[in-house]
Amino acid sequence: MKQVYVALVADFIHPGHLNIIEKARELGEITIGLYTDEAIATFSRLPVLEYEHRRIIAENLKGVVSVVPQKAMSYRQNLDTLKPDYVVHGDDWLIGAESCFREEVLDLLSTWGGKLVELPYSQGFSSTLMASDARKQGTTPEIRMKSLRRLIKARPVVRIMEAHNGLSGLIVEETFVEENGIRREFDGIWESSLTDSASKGKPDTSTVDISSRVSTIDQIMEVTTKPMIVDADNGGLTEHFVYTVRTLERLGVSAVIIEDKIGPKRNSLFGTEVTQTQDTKEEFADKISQGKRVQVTKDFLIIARIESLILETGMKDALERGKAYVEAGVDGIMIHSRRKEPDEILEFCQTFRKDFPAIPLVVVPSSLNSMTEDELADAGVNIVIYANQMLRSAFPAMKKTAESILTHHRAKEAGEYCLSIKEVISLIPESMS
Ligand code: SPV
Ligand code: MG
Repeated sequence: MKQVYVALVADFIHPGHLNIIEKARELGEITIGLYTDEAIATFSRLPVLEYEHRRIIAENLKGVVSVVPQKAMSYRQNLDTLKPDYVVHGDDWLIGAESCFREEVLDLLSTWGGKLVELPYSQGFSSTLMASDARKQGTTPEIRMKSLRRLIKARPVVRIMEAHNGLSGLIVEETFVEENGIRREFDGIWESSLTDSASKGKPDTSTVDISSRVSTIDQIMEVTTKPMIVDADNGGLTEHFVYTVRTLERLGVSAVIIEDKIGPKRNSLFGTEVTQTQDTKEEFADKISQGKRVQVTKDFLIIARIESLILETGMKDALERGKAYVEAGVDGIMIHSRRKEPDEILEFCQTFRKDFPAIPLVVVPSSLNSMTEDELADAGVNIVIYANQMLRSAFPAMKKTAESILTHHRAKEAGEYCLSIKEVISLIPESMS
Protein backbone atom coordinates (compact mmCIF):
# COMPACT_ATOMS: atom_id res chain seq x y z
CA MET A 1 0.00 0.00 0.00
CA LYS A 2 1.30 3.48 -0.86
CA GLN A 3 1.62 5.97 1.98
CA VAL A 4 -0.17 9.33 1.74
CA TYR A 5 0.35 12.33 4.03
CA VAL A 6 -2.25 15.08 4.57
CA ALA A 7 -1.76 17.97 7.02
CA LEU A 8 -4.96 19.16 8.68
CA VAL A 9 -6.26 21.41 11.46
CA ALA A 10 -9.60 19.51 11.72
CA ASP A 11 -11.34 22.28 13.62
CA PHE A 12 -13.94 22.73 10.89
CA ILE A 13 -14.27 20.03 8.25
CA HIS A 14 -15.89 21.24 5.04
CA PRO A 15 -16.52 19.45 1.73
CA GLY A 16 -13.22 20.85 0.40
CA HIS A 17 -11.34 18.89 3.07
CA LEU A 18 -13.38 15.75 2.35
CA ASN A 19 -12.47 16.09 -1.32
CA ILE A 20 -8.79 16.04 -0.37
CA ILE A 21 -9.26 13.03 1.92
CA GLU A 22 -11.16 11.15 -0.79
CA LYS A 23 -8.38 11.74 -3.31
CA ALA A 24 -5.80 10.71 -0.72
CA ARG A 25 -7.76 7.50 -0.02
CA GLU A 26 -7.65 6.59 -3.72
CA LEU A 27 -3.85 6.92 -3.59
CA GLY A 28 -3.19 4.78 -0.50
CA GLU A 29 -3.17 4.69 3.31
CA ILE A 30 -3.63 8.10 4.86
CA THR A 31 -1.59 9.55 7.69
CA ILE A 32 -2.93 12.85 8.97
CA GLY A 33 -0.36 15.35 10.24
CA LEU A 34 -2.57 17.17 12.74
CA TYR A 35 -1.32 20.69 13.43
CA THR A 36 -0.71 21.29 17.14
CA ASP A 37 -1.99 24.46 18.83
CA GLU A 38 1.66 25.62 18.95
CA ALA A 39 2.04 25.24 15.17
CA ILE A 40 -1.23 27.06 14.42
CA ALA A 41 -0.44 29.84 16.89
CA THR A 42 2.55 30.86 14.77
CA PHE A 43 0.26 32.13 12.03
CA SER A 44 -3.33 32.45 13.19
CA ARG A 45 -5.87 32.41 15.96
CA LEU A 46 -6.11 29.16 17.95
CA PRO A 47 -8.68 26.66 16.71
CA VAL A 48 -11.90 26.44 18.70
CA LEU A 49 -11.31 22.76 19.50
CA GLU A 50 -8.36 21.48 21.52
CA TYR A 51 -5.85 19.08 19.95
CA GLU A 52 -7.36 16.00 21.60
CA HIS A 53 -10.83 16.79 20.27
CA ARG A 54 -9.48 17.51 16.80
CA ARG A 55 -7.56 14.22 16.91
CA ILE A 56 -10.81 12.30 17.43
CA ILE A 57 -12.31 13.99 14.36
CA ALA A 58 -9.23 13.29 12.21
CA GLU A 59 -9.04 9.63 13.28
CA ASN A 60 -12.62 9.08 12.22
CA LEU A 61 -12.24 10.37 8.69
CA LYS A 62 -12.68 7.52 6.19
CA GLY A 63 -9.36 6.07 5.02
CA VAL A 64 -7.23 7.53 7.81
CA VAL A 65 -4.96 4.90 9.36
CA SER A 66 -3.00 7.13 11.69
CA VAL A 67 -2.84 10.64 13.11
CA VAL A 68 0.49 12.18 14.12
CA PRO A 69 1.10 15.68 15.50
CA GLN A 70 2.55 18.20 13.06
CA LYS A 71 4.40 20.50 15.45
CA ALA A 72 5.25 23.30 13.01
CA MET A 73 3.93 24.81 9.82
CA SER A 74 6.91 23.18 8.13
CA TYR A 75 6.31 19.55 7.08
CA ARG A 76 10.00 18.69 7.38
CA GLN A 77 10.02 16.71 10.61
CA ASN A 78 7.11 14.41 9.72
CA LEU A 79 8.03 13.94 6.08
CA ASP A 80 11.63 13.05 7.00
CA THR A 81 10.34 10.40 9.41
CA LEU A 82 7.50 8.98 7.30
CA LYS A 83 8.90 9.43 3.77
CA PRO A 84 5.41 9.15 2.21
CA ASP A 85 4.80 8.37 -1.46
CA TYR A 86 2.35 11.26 -1.72
CA VAL A 87 1.46 14.51 -0.03
CA VAL A 88 -2.04 15.78 -0.91
CA HIS A 89 -2.97 19.45 -0.50
CA GLY A 90 -5.38 22.02 -1.97
CA ASP A 91 -3.83 24.33 -4.57
CA ASP A 92 -4.53 27.35 -2.34
CA TRP A 93 -0.92 27.41 -1.10
CA LEU A 94 0.62 28.21 -4.49
CA ILE A 95 0.76 31.86 -3.45
CA GLY A 96 0.73 33.64 -0.10
CA ALA A 97 2.25 32.93 3.29
CA GLU A 98 2.18 29.14 2.92
CA SER A 99 3.99 28.98 -0.43
CA CYS A 100 7.39 28.60 1.27
CA PHE A 101 6.16 25.41 3.00
CA ARG A 102 5.03 24.08 -0.39
CA GLU A 103 8.53 24.67 -1.82
CA GLU A 104 10.03 22.79 1.12
CA VAL A 105 7.60 19.87 0.65
CA LEU A 106 8.56 19.61 -3.05
CA ASP A 107 12.26 19.61 -2.14
CA LEU A 108 11.85 16.95 0.52
CA LEU A 109 9.67 14.67 -1.63
CA SER A 110 12.15 14.82 -4.48
CA THR A 111 14.85 13.23 -2.29
CA TRP A 112 12.94 9.90 -2.12
CA GLY A 113 10.84 10.19 -5.30
CA GLY A 114 7.59 11.18 -3.56
CA LYS A 115 4.92 13.26 -5.32
CA LEU A 116 2.86 16.30 -4.40
CA VAL A 117 -0.77 16.00 -5.53
CA GLU A 118 -2.68 19.27 -5.55
CA LEU A 119 -6.43 19.57 -5.91
CA PRO A 120 -8.29 22.66 -7.07
CA TYR A 121 -9.25 24.74 -4.08
CA SER A 122 -12.96 24.32 -3.24
CA GLN A 123 -14.54 27.66 -4.01
CA GLY A 124 -16.92 28.88 -1.35
CA PHE A 125 -15.24 27.08 1.54
CA SER A 126 -12.63 28.82 3.59
CA SER A 127 -11.58 27.67 7.05
CA THR A 128 -10.66 31.26 7.92
CA LEU A 129 -14.11 32.50 6.99
CA MET A 130 -15.73 29.63 8.86
CA ALA A 131 -13.62 30.46 11.91
CA SER A 132 -14.93 34.02 11.85
CA ASP A 133 -18.48 32.65 11.58
CA ALA A 134 -17.73 30.60 14.67
CA ARG A 135 -16.77 33.80 16.43
CA LYS A 136 -20.22 35.17 15.69
CA GLN A 137 -21.74 31.97 17.03
CA GLY A 138 -20.21 32.85 20.39
CA THR A 139 -18.48 30.72 22.99
CA THR A 140 -19.17 29.05 26.32
CA PRO A 141 -17.72 30.02 29.72
CA GLU A 142 -15.75 26.77 29.75
CA ILE A 143 -14.18 27.14 26.29
CA ARG A 144 -13.37 30.79 26.95
CA MET A 145 -11.83 30.10 30.36
CA LYS A 146 -9.60 27.26 29.09
CA SER A 147 -8.33 29.22 26.12
CA LEU A 148 -5.88 31.34 28.15
CA ARG A 149 -3.95 28.30 29.38
CA ARG A 150 -3.87 26.96 25.81
CA LEU A 151 -2.56 30.29 24.54
CA ILE A 152 0.18 30.48 27.19
CA LYS A 153 1.34 27.03 26.08
CA ALA A 154 1.02 27.74 22.37
CA ARG A 155 2.44 31.25 21.95
CA PRO A 156 5.87 32.68 22.74
CA VAL A 157 4.01 35.65 24.23
CA VAL A 158 0.30 36.25 24.80
CA ARG A 159 -0.92 39.73 23.84
CA ILE A 160 -3.74 41.17 25.99
CA MET A 161 -5.57 44.48 25.46
CA GLU A 162 -7.71 46.49 27.86
CA ALA A 163 -11.45 46.91 27.38
CA HIS A 164 -13.85 48.81 29.60
CA ASN A 165 -17.22 48.32 27.89
CA GLY A 166 -18.87 46.40 25.08
CA LEU A 167 -17.62 48.69 22.31
CA SER A 168 -13.95 48.61 23.33
CA GLY A 169 -14.37 44.85 23.85
CA LEU A 170 -15.55 44.53 20.24
CA ILE A 171 -12.48 46.40 19.04
CA VAL A 172 -10.21 44.01 20.97
CA GLU A 173 -12.16 41.05 19.60
CA GLU A 174 -12.17 42.04 15.95
CA THR A 175 -9.19 44.25 15.16
CA PHE A 176 -6.42 42.60 13.18
CA VAL A 177 -3.59 43.54 10.88
CA GLU A 178 -1.85 41.39 8.30
CA GLU A 179 1.91 41.09 8.21
CA ASN A 180 3.33 39.03 5.33
CA GLY A 181 0.05 37.14 5.07
CA ILE A 182 0.02 36.37 8.79
CA ARG A 183 -2.88 37.63 10.84
CA ARG A 184 -1.97 39.53 14.00
CA GLU A 185 -4.58 40.23 16.64
CA PHE A 186 -5.04 40.48 20.39
CA ASP A 187 -5.29 37.17 22.23
CA GLY A 188 -7.47 38.36 25.07
CA ILE A 189 -8.97 41.11 27.17
CA TRP A 190 -7.80 42.93 30.34
CA GLU A 191 -10.65 44.14 32.50
CA SER A 192 -8.80 46.97 34.21
CA SER A 193 -9.79 48.60 37.52
CA LEU A 194 -8.34 51.90 36.27
CA THR A 195 -10.25 52.08 32.99
CA ASP A 196 -13.46 50.49 34.25
CA SER A 197 -13.50 53.16 37.00
CA ALA A 198 -12.44 56.02 34.70
CA SER A 199 -15.08 55.16 32.10
CA LYS A 200 -17.66 55.57 34.89
CA GLY A 201 -16.11 58.90 35.88
CA LYS A 202 -14.79 57.39 39.12
CA PRO A 203 -11.27 57.23 40.59
CA ASP A 204 -9.31 53.97 40.71
CA THR A 205 -9.87 53.51 44.46
CA SER A 206 -12.09 50.38 44.50
CA THR A 207 -15.04 52.71 44.63
CA VAL A 208 -16.44 50.80 41.66
CA ASP A 209 -17.29 47.64 43.59
CA ILE A 210 -17.17 44.04 42.45
CA SER A 211 -20.89 43.93 41.50
CA SER A 212 -20.40 46.87 39.18
CA ARG A 213 -17.20 45.32 37.79
CA VAL A 214 -19.13 42.09 37.10
CA SER A 215 -21.67 44.08 35.14
CA THR A 216 -18.87 45.50 32.93
CA ILE A 217 -17.37 42.01 32.58
CA ASP A 218 -20.73 40.69 31.47
CA GLN A 219 -21.16 43.53 28.98
CA ILE A 220 -17.77 42.76 27.41
CA MET A 221 -18.34 39.02 27.42
CA GLU A 222 -21.63 39.38 25.66
CA VAL A 223 -19.89 40.62 22.49
CA THR A 224 -16.57 38.76 22.62
CA THR A 225 -15.16 35.24 22.68
CA LYS A 226 -11.56 35.89 23.70
CA PRO A 227 -10.24 35.01 27.17
CA MET A 228 -10.43 37.64 29.88
CA ILE A 229 -8.04 38.52 32.71
CA VAL A 230 -9.65 40.51 35.53
CA ASP A 231 -7.82 43.05 37.67
CA ALA A 232 -9.27 42.54 41.16
CA ASP A 233 -7.09 45.13 42.97
CA ASN A 234 -5.92 43.39 46.17
CA GLY A 235 -8.79 40.90 46.09
CA GLY A 236 -10.33 42.44 49.21
CA LEU A 237 -10.46 40.54 52.48
CA THR A 238 -9.64 36.85 52.11
CA GLU A 239 -13.18 35.91 53.12
CA HIS A 240 -14.49 38.08 50.28
CA PHE A 241 -11.83 37.03 47.77
CA VAL A 242 -12.98 33.40 47.86
CA TYR A 243 -16.42 34.52 46.69
CA THR A 244 -14.87 36.65 43.94
CA VAL A 245 -12.92 33.62 42.69
CA ARG A 246 -16.11 31.57 42.45
CA THR A 247 -17.98 34.40 40.71
CA LEU A 248 -15.31 35.05 38.09
CA GLU A 249 -14.81 31.36 37.46
CA ARG A 250 -18.54 30.82 36.95
CA LEU A 251 -18.61 33.66 34.39
CA GLY A 252 -15.80 32.07 32.37
CA VAL A 253 -13.07 34.56 33.27
CA SER A 254 -9.69 32.87 32.70
CA ALA A 255 -7.57 34.58 35.34
CA VAL A 256 -7.70 37.03 38.20
CA ILE A 257 -4.73 39.18 39.15
CA ILE A 258 -4.46 40.41 42.75
CA GLU A 259 -1.85 42.81 44.09
CA ASP A 260 -0.03 42.43 47.40
CA LYS A 261 -1.20 45.69 48.96
CA ILE A 262 -3.55 46.51 51.84
CA GLY A 263 -5.38 49.60 53.00
CA PRO A 264 -7.03 52.29 50.88
CA LYS A 265 -6.62 51.46 47.19
CA ARG A 266 -4.37 53.75 45.15
CA ASN A 267 -3.30 53.19 41.54
CA SER A 268 0.21 51.69 41.46
CA LEU A 269 1.42 54.25 38.94
CA PHE A 270 1.34 56.87 41.72
CA GLY A 271 4.23 54.87 43.27
CA THR A 272 5.57 56.45 46.45
CA GLU A 273 3.87 59.83 45.74
CA VAL A 274 0.90 58.58 47.79
CA THR A 275 0.66 56.31 50.83
CA GLN A 276 0.42 52.69 49.76
CA THR A 277 1.02 49.76 52.08
CA GLN A 278 2.25 46.34 51.09
CA ASP A 279 0.66 43.26 52.62
CA THR A 280 2.92 40.87 54.51
CA LYS A 281 4.25 38.01 52.44
CA GLU A 282 2.55 35.51 54.75
CA GLU A 283 -0.92 37.12 54.72
CA PHE A 284 -0.90 37.50 50.96
CA ALA A 285 0.33 33.93 50.45
CA ASP A 286 -2.59 32.81 52.60
CA LYS A 287 -5.05 34.78 50.43
CA ILE A 288 -3.65 33.01 47.36
CA SER A 289 -3.95 29.54 48.86
CA GLN A 290 -7.51 30.18 50.06
CA GLY A 291 -8.42 31.29 46.54
CA LYS A 292 -6.84 28.20 45.02
CA ARG A 293 -8.64 26.01 47.55
CA VAL A 294 -12.12 27.22 46.52
CA GLN A 295 -11.85 27.28 42.74
CA VAL A 296 -13.92 24.58 41.10
CA THR A 297 -12.06 23.91 37.84
CA LYS A 298 -8.40 23.23 37.05
CA ASP A 299 -8.53 25.90 34.38
CA PHE A 300 -8.90 29.16 36.32
CA LEU A 301 -5.66 31.01 37.12
CA ILE A 302 -4.85 33.12 40.16
CA ILE A 303 -1.96 35.46 39.39
CA ALA A 304 -0.14 37.41 42.11
CA ARG A 305 1.01 40.92 41.38
CA ILE A 306 4.16 41.94 43.23
CA GLU A 307 4.31 45.64 44.13
CA SER A 308 7.82 45.73 45.65
CA LEU A 309 9.34 47.66 42.74
CA ILE A 310 6.44 50.15 42.74
CA LEU A 311 6.78 50.70 46.51
CA GLU A 312 10.59 50.65 46.31
CA THR A 313 11.08 47.85 48.81
CA GLY A 314 13.72 46.29 46.59
CA MET A 315 14.50 43.49 44.18
CA LYS A 316 15.37 41.04 46.97
CA ASP A 317 11.91 41.55 48.52
CA ALA A 318 10.24 41.13 45.10
CA LEU A 319 12.06 37.84 44.47
CA GLU A 320 11.36 36.50 47.97
CA ARG A 321 7.68 37.29 47.52
CA GLY A 322 7.70 35.55 44.12
CA LYS A 323 9.02 32.40 45.79
CA ALA A 324 6.52 32.58 48.69
CA TYR A 325 3.56 33.06 46.34
CA VAL A 326 4.63 30.16 44.14
CA GLU A 327 4.87 27.99 47.27
CA ALA A 328 1.32 29.10 48.15
CA GLY A 329 0.14 27.66 44.82
CA VAL A 330 -0.13 30.73 42.61
CA ASP A 331 -0.48 30.09 38.85
CA GLY A 332 1.46 33.11 37.63
CA ILE A 333 3.36 36.20 38.75
CA MET A 334 2.86 39.74 37.53
CA ILE A 335 5.76 42.06 38.24
CA HIS A 336 4.88 45.74 38.07
CA SER A 337 7.13 48.78 37.68
CA ARG A 338 6.51 52.39 36.74
CA ARG A 339 9.95 53.03 35.30
CA LYS A 340 10.51 53.85 31.64
CA GLU A 341 13.77 51.90 31.65
CA PRO A 342 13.53 48.13 31.41
CA ASP A 343 16.37 47.26 33.83
CA GLU A 344 14.44 46.29 36.98
CA ILE A 345 11.70 44.38 35.15
CA LEU A 346 14.30 42.48 33.12
CA GLU A 347 16.38 41.69 36.21
CA PHE A 348 13.33 40.35 38.03
CA CYS A 349 12.18 38.23 35.08
CA GLN A 350 15.58 36.76 34.35
CA THR A 351 16.31 35.91 38.01
CA PHE A 352 12.82 34.54 38.70
CA ARG A 353 12.94 32.44 35.51
CA LYS A 354 16.08 30.63 36.66
CA ASP A 355 14.29 29.30 39.75
CA PHE A 356 10.84 28.87 38.24
CA PRO A 357 11.06 27.96 34.56
CA ALA A 358 7.38 26.99 34.25
CA ILE A 359 5.50 29.76 36.11
CA PRO A 360 3.92 32.25 33.68
CA LEU A 361 5.23 35.81 34.02
CA VAL A 362 3.04 38.81 33.29
CA VAL A 363 4.03 42.44 32.68
CA VAL A 364 2.07 45.65 32.15
CA PRO A 365 4.44 47.88 30.19
CA SER A 366 2.55 51.19 30.51
CA SER A 367 5.59 53.40 31.22
CA LEU A 368 8.01 50.92 29.70
CA ASN A 369 6.42 51.26 26.27
CA SER A 370 9.48 51.06 24.04
CA MET A 371 10.17 47.36 24.47
CA THR A 372 8.59 45.06 21.89
CA GLU A 373 6.68 41.91 22.75
CA ASP A 374 9.51 39.80 21.32
CA GLU A 375 12.07 41.54 23.53
CA LEU A 376 9.90 40.92 26.58
CA ALA A 377 9.40 37.29 25.55
CA ASP A 378 13.19 36.88 25.33
CA ALA A 379 13.39 37.99 28.97
CA GLY A 380 10.99 35.19 29.94
CA VAL A 381 7.70 37.11 29.86
CA ASN A 382 4.62 35.06 28.88
CA ILE A 383 1.83 37.66 28.94
CA VAL A 384 2.00 41.32 27.94
CA ILE A 385 -0.97 43.44 29.03
CA TYR A 386 -1.71 46.77 27.32
CA ALA A 387 -3.65 47.99 30.34
CA ASN A 388 -5.23 51.33 29.45
CA GLN A 389 -4.60 52.39 25.83
CA MET A 390 -8.21 51.99 24.61
CA LEU A 391 -9.51 54.47 27.17
CA ARG A 392 -6.51 56.82 26.92
CA SER A 393 -6.96 57.13 23.18
CA ALA A 394 -10.74 57.64 23.32
CA PHE A 395 -10.58 60.44 25.89
CA PRO A 396 -8.57 63.04 23.90
CA ALA A 397 -10.77 62.53 20.82
CA MET A 398 -13.96 63.10 22.85
CA LYS A 399 -12.47 66.13 24.57
CA LYS A 400 -11.38 67.72 21.27
CA THR A 401 -14.86 67.19 19.82
CA ALA A 402 -16.52 68.79 22.86
CA GLU A 403 -14.16 71.79 22.71
CA SER A 404 -14.60 72.18 18.95
CA ILE A 405 -18.41 72.35 19.23
CA LEU A 406 -18.15 74.91 22.04
CA THR A 407 -15.65 76.98 20.05
CA HIS A 408 -17.48 76.97 16.71
CA HIS A 409 -21.08 76.99 17.96
CA ARG A 410 -21.76 74.06 15.61
CA ALA A 411 -20.63 70.48 14.95
CA LYS A 412 -19.20 70.83 11.41
CA GLU A 413 -15.57 71.38 12.48
CA ALA A 414 -15.67 68.43 14.88
CA GLY A 415 -16.42 66.13 11.94
CA GLU A 416 -12.73 65.37 11.47
CA TYR A 417 -12.64 63.64 14.88
CA CYS A 418 -15.83 61.68 14.25
CA LEU A 419 -17.01 58.58 12.42
CA SER A 420 -19.40 59.46 9.61
CA ILE A 421 -23.11 59.08 10.36
CA LYS A 422 -23.21 56.23 7.84
CA GLU A 423 -20.36 54.45 9.61
CA VAL A 424 -21.82 54.89 13.06
CA ILE A 425 -25.24 53.52 12.18
CA SER A 426 -23.72 50.43 10.62
CA LEU A 427 -20.87 50.06 13.13
CA ILE A 428 -22.49 47.18 14.96
CA PRO A 429 -24.18 44.59 12.75
CA GLU A 430 -27.84 44.15 13.63
CA SER A 431 -27.89 40.41 13.18
CA MET A 432 -25.68 37.84 14.91
CA SER A 433 -24.49 36.19 11.68
C1 SPV B 1 -5.13 48.68 35.84
O1 SPV B 1 -5.18 48.69 34.60
O2 SPV B 1 -6.08 49.03 36.55
C2 SPV B 1 -3.91 48.25 36.54
C3 SPV B 1 -2.61 48.44 35.89
O3 SPV B 1 -4.02 47.80 37.66
S1 SPV B 1 -1.93 49.90 36.48
O4 SPV B 1 -2.89 50.97 36.22
O5 SPV B 1 -0.68 50.08 35.80
O6 SPV B 1 -1.73 49.76 37.93
MG1 MG C 1 -5.85 48.21 38.55
